Amino acid sequence: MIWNEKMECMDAHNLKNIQSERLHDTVAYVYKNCPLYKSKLDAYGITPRDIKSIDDIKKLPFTAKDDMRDSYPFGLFSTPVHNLAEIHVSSGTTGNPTVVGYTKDDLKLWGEVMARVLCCAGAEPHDRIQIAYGYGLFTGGLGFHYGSLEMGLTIIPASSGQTKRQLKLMTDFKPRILACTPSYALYMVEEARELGLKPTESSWEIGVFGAEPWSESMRKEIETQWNMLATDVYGLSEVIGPGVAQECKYKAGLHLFSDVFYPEVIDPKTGLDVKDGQRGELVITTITKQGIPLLRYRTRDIVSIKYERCKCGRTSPRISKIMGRTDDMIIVRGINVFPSQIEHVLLGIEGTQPHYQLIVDRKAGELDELEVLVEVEEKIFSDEIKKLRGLEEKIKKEIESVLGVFVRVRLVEPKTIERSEGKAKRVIDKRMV
Ligand code: DLL
Repeated sequence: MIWNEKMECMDAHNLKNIQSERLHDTVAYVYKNCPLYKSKLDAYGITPRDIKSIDDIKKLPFTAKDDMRDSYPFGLFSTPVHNLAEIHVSSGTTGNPTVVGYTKDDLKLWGEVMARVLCCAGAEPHDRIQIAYGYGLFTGGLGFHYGSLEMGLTIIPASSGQTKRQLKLMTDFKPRILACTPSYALYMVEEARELGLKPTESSWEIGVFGAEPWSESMRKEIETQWNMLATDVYGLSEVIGPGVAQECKYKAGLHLFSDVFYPEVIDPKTGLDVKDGQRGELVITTITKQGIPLLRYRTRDIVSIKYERCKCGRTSPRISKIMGRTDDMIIVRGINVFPSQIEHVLLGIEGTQPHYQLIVDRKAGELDELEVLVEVEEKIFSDEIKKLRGLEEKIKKEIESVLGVFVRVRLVEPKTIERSEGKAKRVIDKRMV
């Protein structure tokens, strides 16, 4: 089922017309209503009349996270605060919080794109959904809530945490859909086992997982452990929250709803487009929002994009899974390292658990040290030292051959690494403290 077939399957020509009209209207709207955008556009010598087609987007300045922080709390809003129906705050992955707000129409839009997400994942009206993303200032819980209401699902608004209760809700109410972070989905496997439940027999058939990077290997792990289809959902508070892009059952990229969020993929250094299919930074312009529309917002998320029609019938452009962030990437001895690369290696090695942490440190006058903490299964940990060393050596070699950087590997007992009910903390960079 496709929630909004007209928009999601539109041919390129008509889509371009709609995007062009909407971009023009958005630029005119922020020019009139947001003094900060007006001065930014004036500085570029641009007026709304210069925006005749979506291709004119290249004339517009970028918006960065710092623009939001510098104008904290409401400087980038195009609506007086009394017109907002809801305000959310994102702690972000680095730095100060960012504030976003929704008018009533924005909330309707959020419900619409989230209904598209849920349908795209395979939900059907009247399905039961367990929403185990945090409710509150984080956009995960309420975003899923509005989409589920719009689609006519039966909602179990569990919010995150209280894992035993989550599992009881699942056992007793038998929801078909689970929405939470992928790391929480894996964490729940352990708890389920301890409670004597068989994860493969759970009622969850479809998972809608996102809010943090996760690898293909982690997907496989979740799918096998829970015996469910694990789909990827992408979004960010600044743009709307969850609801920007979602995988269909073919898992061949995330469908990005480009009639409302216009995507570009650029080289983060030059700001110029990369070729289709090549990786770069995702930039999004919201072309139908009212509260805080953003022009060419630099997400810092690294993706590639393709434009062919999908087997599911949708024509929307598809982005790859998020390959990392330009700012979460750690640079160790000059080499770019994404936690997801290490996760991929670990999940391919027998006996390791998908729980890991990277610790980067630099002692005075010395080179960066990257230490990888990896949990191993109980039975391996009680094996003789020689075997443990062998496993350590194997992990070390594989990581070094993928990253091309020296690492130290430390195997730790099950449950040593802190678990997360929301976004997992994978990197501790002691060089910054
Ligand atoms: O995480 C919105 C969300 C909630 C998305 C629930 C999906 C599900 P923020 O807290 O503002 O919003 O964080 C946004 O999280 O820029 C990405 O770096 C990261 N992120 C979000 N979804 C994914 C994903 C929500 N599927 C930031 N894969 C984004 C990888 C993701 N990273």
